[in-house]
Amino acid sequence: EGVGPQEYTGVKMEVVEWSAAAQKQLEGKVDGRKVFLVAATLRPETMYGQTNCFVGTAIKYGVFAANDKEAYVVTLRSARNMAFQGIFDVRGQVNQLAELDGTQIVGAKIKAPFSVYPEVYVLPMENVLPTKGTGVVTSVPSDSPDDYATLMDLRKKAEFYKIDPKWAALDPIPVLSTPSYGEMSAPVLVKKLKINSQKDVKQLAEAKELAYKEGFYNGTMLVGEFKGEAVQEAKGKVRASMIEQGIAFPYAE
Ligand code: A2H
Repeated sequence: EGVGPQEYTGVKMEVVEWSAAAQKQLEGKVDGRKVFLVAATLRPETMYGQTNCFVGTAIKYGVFAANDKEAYVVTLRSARNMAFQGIFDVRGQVNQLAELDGTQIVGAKIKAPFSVYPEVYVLPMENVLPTKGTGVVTSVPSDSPDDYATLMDLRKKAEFYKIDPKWAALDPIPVLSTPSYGEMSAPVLVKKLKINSQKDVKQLAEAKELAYKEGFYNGTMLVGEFKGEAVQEAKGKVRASMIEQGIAFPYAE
């Protein structure tokens, strides 16, 4: 990581259906607000390829009022940052409506803005850090080796991870093309570096670095409004478009 602040894009994923446990926990607490999981990403140009979303099962999340109409599911740490960045209606003030365990969020059905798949499910990921971003990671298995390895783990061991196999059923789809790794860099690199699971963190770090550099410097968009453009050009444009449409906001830390 660099020395400057990390400029994330906070992607608003509206909850369409909660698990029974979360539903019960939230009863009477959100006061008619629309509730969104907010995922922090550094790759907004890949949002066309979201197939699911990840949370950590050992992480506590809050449901925070952003204003009278919306509430965001993120970690308390990130809600505090948001408050000081003017993302909530009262600057500096955090209004927590409810608390949820990561396990209660798993299985929720949410909207995935810009994705080829309009609705996706929330799944568990072991390596979600409570100290980074919002604690919510949207999953693009075509271009993120971590996301791909985790999705494959979940498919292989659905029972162990306590998920319904249908939640992990959406397949990766091509979003951008690169000279070195073709139309899906993550599966190619996972195979090339002999990565077996999300537990192979060392090789995953290397794969992530390779995918990121090749995608950014040599990638071309295959889908969306900026199809045919270089990733370097499209990245900021996709971000601006999402922000303009109210489905994302800038988030830094
Ligand atoms: B990225 P950096 Cl396609 N714990 O978004 C673990 N990982 C987290 C996280 C957390 N709390 N919060 C965000 N992230 C992920 C897309 C993507 C990402 C692609 C390819 C690479 C990639 C879809 N997942 O990240 O440590 C998020 O996943 C590799 C750089 O702040 C976020 O961007 O550099 C990225 O890690 C932020 O990681």
